Amino acid sequence: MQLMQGTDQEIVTYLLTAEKEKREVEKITTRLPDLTFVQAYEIQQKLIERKEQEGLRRIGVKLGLTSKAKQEMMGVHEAIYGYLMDDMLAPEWEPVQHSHFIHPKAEPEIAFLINEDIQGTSVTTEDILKVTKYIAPAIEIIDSRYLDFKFTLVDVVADNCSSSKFIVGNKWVSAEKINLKEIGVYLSKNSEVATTGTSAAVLGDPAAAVAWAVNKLGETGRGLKKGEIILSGAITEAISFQAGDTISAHFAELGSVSFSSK
Ligand code: 0L1
Ligand code: MG
Repeated sequence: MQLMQGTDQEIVTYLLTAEKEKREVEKITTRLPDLTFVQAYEIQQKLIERKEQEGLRRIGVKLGLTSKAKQEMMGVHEAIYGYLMDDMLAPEWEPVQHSHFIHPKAEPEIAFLINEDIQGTSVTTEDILKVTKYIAPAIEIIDSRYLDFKFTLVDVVADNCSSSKFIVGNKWVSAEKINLKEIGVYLSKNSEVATTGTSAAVLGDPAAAVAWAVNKLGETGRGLKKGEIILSGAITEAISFQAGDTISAHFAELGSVSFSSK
């Protein structure tokens, strides 16, 4: 499939078809090099609206590029956000089908369960902690629709920040009981440690990252809703996996979460 007109709706169809057919496609900026960051978020919004028209429901928000290392790699100074839909939540006890993906990678994140609507442009970390019912260990499976997982910032925002699936562990903990800035994490593949990190990698504090997202959403009159899940950003690099692999993320104080792929 090729992009011909470059209209927002054509780009949405291009990206959703790649996702449905599990086929990687050329990044959109190859054909449309002048697309802006603002336009990319408009395309993302239309992509989410298309998913809603197809019967899916928004259940949360995710952050990307929250680590300084990843921002430097992409030559940017800001994180990005996308949306979580109900078909992305995978239960921990059921293997994920590898054929569902194009070239998936897993990364450990802290999930926030939001207990009150929150919207604004000067929301603080403390405000986020007040509306957070629980936090939990999570794994996000990202699966860029672009060839070889290569893209510019504009491409990845339009592609809903590579969102695909996520798994949340069953131990939900009150955020007040934990020092959110100092949670040590390791990700293992088939019981071997693959990578390690600490939660400070997420903009210094995952709750600050969630506040950033709320303020960003607030700029366009949007916010978070009671009951939504927020994935606050990757604590380590993302790790590729194949059918037959088991990936586990182990969080100090929060416990673990894992999935197997078949
Ligand atoms: O969740 C993420 O951190 C993904 C953000 C987009 C960048 C990527 O796909 O690596
Ligand atoms: Mg992520």
